[in-house]
Amino acid sequence: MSNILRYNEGEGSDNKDECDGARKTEQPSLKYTEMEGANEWMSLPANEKQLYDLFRSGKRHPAMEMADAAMKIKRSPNQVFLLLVGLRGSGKSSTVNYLFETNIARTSDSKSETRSTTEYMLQMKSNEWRIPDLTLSLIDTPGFGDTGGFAQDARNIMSIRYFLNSHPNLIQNNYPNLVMIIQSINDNRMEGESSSFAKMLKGLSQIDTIDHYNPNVVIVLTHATSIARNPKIWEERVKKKKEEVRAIVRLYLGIKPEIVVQENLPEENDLERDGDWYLLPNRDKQPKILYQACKRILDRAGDKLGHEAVAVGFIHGINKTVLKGFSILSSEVTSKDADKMHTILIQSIVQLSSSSEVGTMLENYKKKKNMTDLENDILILQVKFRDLHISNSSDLQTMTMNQLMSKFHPLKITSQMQKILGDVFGMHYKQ
Ligand SMILES: Nc1nc2c(ncn2[C@@H]2O[C@H](COP(=O)(O)OP(=O)(O)O)[C@@H](O)[C@H]2O)c(=O)[nH]1
Ligand SMILES: [Mg+2]
Repeated sequence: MSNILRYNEGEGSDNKDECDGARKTEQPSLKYTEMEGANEWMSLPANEKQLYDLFRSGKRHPAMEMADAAMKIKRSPNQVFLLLVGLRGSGKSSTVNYLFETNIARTSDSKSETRSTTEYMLQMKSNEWRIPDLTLSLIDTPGFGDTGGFAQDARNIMSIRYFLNSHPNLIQNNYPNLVMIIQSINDNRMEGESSSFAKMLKGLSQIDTIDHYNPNVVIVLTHATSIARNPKIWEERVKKKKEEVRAIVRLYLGIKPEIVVQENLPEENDLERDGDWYLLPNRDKQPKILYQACKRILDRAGDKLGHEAVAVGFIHGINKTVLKGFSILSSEVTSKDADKMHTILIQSIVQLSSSSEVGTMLENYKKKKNMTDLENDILILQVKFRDLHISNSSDLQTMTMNQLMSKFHPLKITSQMQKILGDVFGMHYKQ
């Protein structure tokens, strides 16, 4: 049997959910093969006009339906984009190579290497939907935390914006179907709001890659076995890391991401096998859990095309041609654009001022309450107040919660944050 889905045949796959690794079980609508004129193959239309012309000529095909759905949520109609970002050496290449069984260049960007935002295209076809040329583009980006410092980081980040602006199959304001943020779970560059991780998110938030209406972000915490092996301790540490990451992502990107842990070197780290899967210390199966996280994001967004490309890309052993595609060199970024981003990155490293009155009040509240689960919310408030230049409590006393909410947008003020704001500053909603 060729085309066996990667994981539904593995030994010990005793449960139906196993097939979830692929798309067979739940298709969005009527199977194409059940429709009139089935078996005709059609390429995805590239824009509104092509789609319209096809409709007018009386054609009906799933390729049209998918392109239409994609454009409605500001995704490319004829190509699926997965943007990879992460700190230097975080495991970007390893992660996608492992997930899709491909081989996009695996290098740790050293000083001599050319920095660029480069597309690697997986050329596939969708048998299910009779689409001959399904393309999944993995966009590899220069690692953040460049040896060239913030000035280089700024250029690198801007090269992503240039890429998205000038790619031939991306229409103005299209979002990547998925933004995959790779971070080593034991990397202390993640801690605190002035960490490299936070700065990377800050940069990312400025280049319009994050879709707030249909969130497109998955965080992959790599080196999963490095924090512990004992299942109980491992789970506790993973839970804590996830909470930290969730808070910092909420702060800078204003969305709730999917978060998955992964060990990219499962053999070397003696992970137990279960059929085609490797078992993490809590017995979660990888990379199935990463695939499923991507699928949840795409399904929530109604991104059928993204779903199909990721599902086909995930199938074990099928032929996937990888071609190097479009590329933008960081050196192509103009000094003006690089400087603008540089300023943003520099500003985000200003420490939370302990001399700020509101900062101190929040700090005291945290100490008094002595509740660790307040920490992330207080941190978020401190950072937001700093960024909004709110330092005196009198600034807040003349403000309603509703006004503060609009200042915080797109970050939501959670009920716990409301409680804190009420307790510390006496802020309330006005109907
Ligand atoms: N132990 C372990 N090593 C990893 C993992 N992910 C990546 N690496 C190693 O970290 C180094 C950098 O990985 P790479 O994928 O090239 O990172 P990139 O620069 O972000 O693309 C390589 O030597 C990888 O083998 C992981 O999950 N666990
Ligand atoms: Mg790499």
